[in-house]
Amino acid sequence: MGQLIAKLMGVFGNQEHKVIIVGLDNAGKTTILYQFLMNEVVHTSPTIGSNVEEIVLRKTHFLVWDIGGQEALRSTWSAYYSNTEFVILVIDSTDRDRLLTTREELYKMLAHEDMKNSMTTVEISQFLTLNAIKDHPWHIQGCCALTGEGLVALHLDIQGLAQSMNS
Ligand SMILES: Nc1nc2c(ncn2[C@@H]2O[C@H](COP(=O)(O)OP(=O)(O)O)[C@@H](O)[C@H]2O)c(=O)[nH]1
Ligand SMILES: [Mg+2]
Repeated sequence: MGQLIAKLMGVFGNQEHKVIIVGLDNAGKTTILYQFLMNEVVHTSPTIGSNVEEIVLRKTHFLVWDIGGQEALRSTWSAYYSNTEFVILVIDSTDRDRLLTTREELYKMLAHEDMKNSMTTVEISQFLTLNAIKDHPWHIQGCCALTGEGLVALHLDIQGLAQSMNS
């Protein structure tokens, strides 16, 4: 999995990239997240909501969301799709009985509007030719008002811009 991330990183340069880890409950999602982060096995309990960690590999920043996989939580996965660049679908290879459920969840996810249509901040800034704006400070930040992700970074961006205007 580390090699996979390293390959993706080679393609996508050094901005922050959003990754979501999905899969049925008990598949091993949280264990994988903390293996990435700390190279060790942590004790887990069923994830209610999500865990998020920033993982930096060779100067590339990945914001990795591990989302609860219990049946009642699967309808919340879509709140995390906006601006997602990579999806890691975790499957327990001993869980034959629920492979069909995993397949259904995979195709439901791929059919979701946010998966089909969302643009990256790079695409949006290129389309808006933000780089051409020289007479105003600007910054583009992806965020999701439903989960709050990106909003702390947005707050920091505004503070940074305010400071640069005052100095
Ligand atoms: N045998 C085995 N057990 C695993 C593996 N990954 C996770 N587990 C165990 O499976 C259980 C559920 O893992 P967890 O990461 O909480 O699953 P999640 O619900 O998908 O987040 C825990 O007891 C883990 O220790 C694996 O690759 N092999
Ligand atoms: Mg979990």
